[in-house]
Amino acid sequence: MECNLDNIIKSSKKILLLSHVNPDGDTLGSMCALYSMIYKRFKIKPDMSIVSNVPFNYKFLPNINLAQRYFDSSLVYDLVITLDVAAIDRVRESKIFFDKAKVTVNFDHHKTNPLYGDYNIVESDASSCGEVLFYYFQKYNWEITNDAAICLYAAIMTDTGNFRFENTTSAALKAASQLVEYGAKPSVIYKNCYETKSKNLVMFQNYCVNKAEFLYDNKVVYTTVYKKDLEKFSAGDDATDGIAETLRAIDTTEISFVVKEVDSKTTKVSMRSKNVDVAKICEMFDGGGHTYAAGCTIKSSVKDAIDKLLREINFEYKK
Ligand SMILES: [Mn+2]
Repeated sequence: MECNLDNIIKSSKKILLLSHVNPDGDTLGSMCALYSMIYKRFKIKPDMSIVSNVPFNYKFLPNINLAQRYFDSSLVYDLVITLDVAAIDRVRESKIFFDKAKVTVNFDHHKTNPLYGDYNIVESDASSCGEVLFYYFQKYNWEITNDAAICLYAAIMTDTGNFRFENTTSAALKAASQLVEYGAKPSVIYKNCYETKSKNLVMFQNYCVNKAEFLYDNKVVYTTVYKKDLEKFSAGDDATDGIAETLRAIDTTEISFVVKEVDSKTTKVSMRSKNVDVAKICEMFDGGGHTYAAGCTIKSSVKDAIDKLLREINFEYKK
């Protein structure tokens, strides 16, 4: 169904933008970009919802300081828009606002997105939600603001691993190039996103890499992160971001993953690969994501979760 946000927004008074739990540059950049665009075009200030702390390196995003946690479940929005939210439970407690909204719009690029919105602008070929938004604005002739250019550039840059991953397409680079024309400064955004790691974070990540386990002639590599490790380094929930990529960068690696203890019965998994479809593996555990970058949450202890994952991965190497 064609989705013309112009008409939908004109008939909405209260608007809420939703980002996903453990936010990355794509969900936060897309949310702040849309905030800026809606404000410029309609003079409406949407609310912006976060359900986790904003990672230190994304605090530079224009307007991110306006994002907050909304606990008042009596609030009813005319319009709720999700950004980069692969499955609606990823907005956690804010789902109540989505459920009660008069109209919902789902902007995303995850191929496993089940199209849960009234309107779904989901482009699985796009590098990022930021890219989906950029081409959407172009299609409907929304003039890109300077703030939105910064946010969308940050979204595309971080989701493509600074324009290195498989999803770095011509369309992604074209969007980035045009965003620079609209005022995004690549070197400044790069420094904010990648060169603002604390000492604790670098030491923690090295510790995790150091204790990695290698299997199948180093084709499979994983590391286990316990709650006590996070506490020891006072590392935040997002401290494991990038570790799976570091392990994938080893020349022999085909599949890499990070197994993180949430509690004694819950384990979070983040999986990367060079060629194997890891979204398929994660879907076995009700997770999902992209072909070479996916994740899931397994309702078991860390040890059992590793056993279950290796059983699935085993299939790939028994052929
Ligand atoms: Mn994304």
